Amino acid sequence: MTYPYTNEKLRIIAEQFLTRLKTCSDNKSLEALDIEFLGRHGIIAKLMEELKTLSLEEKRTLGPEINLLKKDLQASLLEKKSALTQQEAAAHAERQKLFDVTAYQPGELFGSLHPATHVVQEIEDVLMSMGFEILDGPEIETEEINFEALNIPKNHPARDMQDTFWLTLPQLLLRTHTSSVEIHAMRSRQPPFAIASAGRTYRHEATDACHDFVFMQCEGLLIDKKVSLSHLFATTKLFLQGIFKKEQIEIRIRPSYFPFVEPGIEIDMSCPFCAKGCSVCKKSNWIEICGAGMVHPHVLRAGGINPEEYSGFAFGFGLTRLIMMKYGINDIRYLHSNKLEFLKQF
Ligand code: FA5
Repeated sequence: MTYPYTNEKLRIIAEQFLTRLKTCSDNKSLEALDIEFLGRHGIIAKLMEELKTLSLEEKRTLGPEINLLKKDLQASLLEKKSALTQQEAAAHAERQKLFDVTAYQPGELFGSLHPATHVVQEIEDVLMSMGFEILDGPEIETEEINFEALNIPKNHPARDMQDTFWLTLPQLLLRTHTSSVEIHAMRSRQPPFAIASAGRTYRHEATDACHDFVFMQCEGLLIDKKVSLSHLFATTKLFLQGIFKKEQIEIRIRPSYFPFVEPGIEIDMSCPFCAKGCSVCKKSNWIEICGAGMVHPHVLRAGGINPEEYSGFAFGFGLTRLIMMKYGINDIRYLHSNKLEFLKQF
């Protein structure tokens, strides 16, 4: 700082500034001081304004001194700023020395697997232990594989059972069931074989407590010589016992129709959510969990397999419904809700 100023007023301003500067301990207080003294409406700016009203003689002596004062204040501010920055860096380095990495407790930040992932892993374990090969199938399918090869020709009324999301690209759709994987499997391997595939399926449907427009299915297909319905019953029973981890599973088997199997059946499980009927089971006490049957000869042929030599069974479990029943989730829509209160329970 250039001392002393010949002008008393400037000398006082300089002293006040220096006293205040000493008390500044961070950048925020420095900035405030900067604005007060050197800002557009600050003390120096006012001095300049006043200068305009003085005589030429006074202007000649005071003008350069005000400029000098301004430069001094700016230089002092800069000096203090760099001292503060150095101090902060030193304090930070000191804190770093004391940082204890072993004190970090990441446990509370862990997420957990989604119930769907849990069940898919369990299902795959159960099916692999029974000798099934696990396959993945595309979710975007051709009309030929999703419908025609499965004995559902164009204009067949069975297409209405699976209201379809069509893509704008010709003959492509979002698969309506995992049965499409059966065709991929048959066309790429020789019997005997057993495959299973779990994944998402899509239907243009209104949603309710047990229907979603995106839901998961788990397909199973076994092709060999002399396969019968009793093999299908035994396999699905073992499958359910493995998933629910208990011997006694209350199910009922009904005859049903799917164009790709003959005969066809459906399996229902007793509703775990009610005694007398609720919105999940539509007051029937039973929840439909699976469609299944003996693979239709037309489908075997479409897959390149001779139906005179081989037979097979197929099943398609409503995987999302199994998840609901396993964990007691009484509304299918929770599974896509992304609500943390819901997900934290698993
Ligand atoms: C089929 O999708 C057949 N592909 C199943 C099949 C496979 C039959 C192999 C024969 C041989 P279905 O449309 O019934 O069938 O669906 C199978 C299961 O998926 C149903 O039993 C049900 O548990 C579940 N499901 C069907 N629609 C929905 C939906 N909108 N939301 C949730 N789950 C559904």
